[in-house]
Amino acid sequence: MQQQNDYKKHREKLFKAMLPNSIALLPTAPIIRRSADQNYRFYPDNDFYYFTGYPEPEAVAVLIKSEQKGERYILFNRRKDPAQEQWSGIRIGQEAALKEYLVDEAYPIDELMNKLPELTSNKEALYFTWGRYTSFDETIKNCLNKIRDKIRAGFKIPDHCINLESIVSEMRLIKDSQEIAWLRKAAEITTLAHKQAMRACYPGSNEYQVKAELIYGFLKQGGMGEAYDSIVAGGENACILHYTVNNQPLKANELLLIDAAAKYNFYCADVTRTYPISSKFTGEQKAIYEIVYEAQLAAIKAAKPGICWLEMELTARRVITSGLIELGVLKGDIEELLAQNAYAPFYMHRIGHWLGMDVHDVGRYKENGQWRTLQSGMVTTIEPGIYIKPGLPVDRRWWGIGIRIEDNVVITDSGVDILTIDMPKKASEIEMLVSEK
Ligand SMILES: [Mn+2]
Repeated sequence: MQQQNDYKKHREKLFKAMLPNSIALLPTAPIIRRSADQNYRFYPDNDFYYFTGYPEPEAVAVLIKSEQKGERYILFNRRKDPAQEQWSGIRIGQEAALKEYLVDEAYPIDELMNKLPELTSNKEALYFTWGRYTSFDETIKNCLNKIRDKIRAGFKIPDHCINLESIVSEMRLIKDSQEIAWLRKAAEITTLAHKQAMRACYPGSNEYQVKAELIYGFLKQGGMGEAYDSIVAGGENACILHYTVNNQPLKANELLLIDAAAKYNFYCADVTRTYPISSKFTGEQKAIYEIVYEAQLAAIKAAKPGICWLEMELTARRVITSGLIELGVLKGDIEELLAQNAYAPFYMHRIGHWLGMDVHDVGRYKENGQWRTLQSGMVTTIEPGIYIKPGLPVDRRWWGIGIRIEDNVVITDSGVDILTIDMPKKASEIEMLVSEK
């Protein structure tokens, strides 16, 4: 029940944001066919889950704010069905929804089209996220048309249709203490799994074996599995940013980039470390590693409330550019090179992204055309990298080195709280971890 109170708090926030005499509709995600008679594993819609904590498919949450009846949370969900439950597990049903999920009214999902027009009519505003699920767009259209049919009886459709997504995204962007606890747990599970996976890494083992250890670690500790497709990239595969084939042998003296993390109670970690497969960095690898390491520390140091998102980015670009000049990979004046984006062939992605229920979490990055400032309660990754693809016009000794270091941080009142603080990161700590077998 404790957990259900957390979702209730989210609903209260939404009620507060809603106009008087309005209705918000949140469907969960549809079940998607994979092939023949098999479906993809069901994941609830994250916006729906954020307000309900309700795990079953075929559900729609209706939030109504009215002057006469106050605030109501109505859930349409599956009926109990003993024959189906025999095959595919217990269904919550309406009675348990009322008791265990703090629902004010619960109705079977097959009654949605009977009840929805009445609930929606004569409201000032309808909140809904258009275009996410075609079938629910259709439901809304049918509902509005049913109300139009009764226009002569005094019913009317809402005057305002408001995009719910942008309101919910901004709410989800600022995490409360319970959400941060779940994110921390996801980070802790990830840390242990990375450490364990590196025990399975040696010259001659395969990327998929390391991936297997990661997934094992995520599940063994109570996580929901991978937060996203794991990237386990040996050698030059690390230069492909979203390399997920993960089927190549690991070679002595090459690097292994692992970008993999657990999901815990619907919250994601997102962590990258780069390890020397033979447990010692070569001179070239170490030189590049140190630049990425310094860039990452500098970006973390820059992160605090009130700074502009872009400041972390510019800080990292400067450290990377000056490091590459020192190694002779880039040649010229630092200010000119920065102005020309000379780092871009080596560092082509952004410094980070919001993190939460989605690994690339919701929430705007710019406001009124300007990069927004960081605020307490935001959670972001900080993940600079350097990737030197073979064939780039630099000394061949750098070819095939791909390094990224990624941590997860909560912006606090005074700076940051690093959720992945227990992940080894210094070159010497990384070498130590790989050598411990
Ligand atoms: Mn990331």
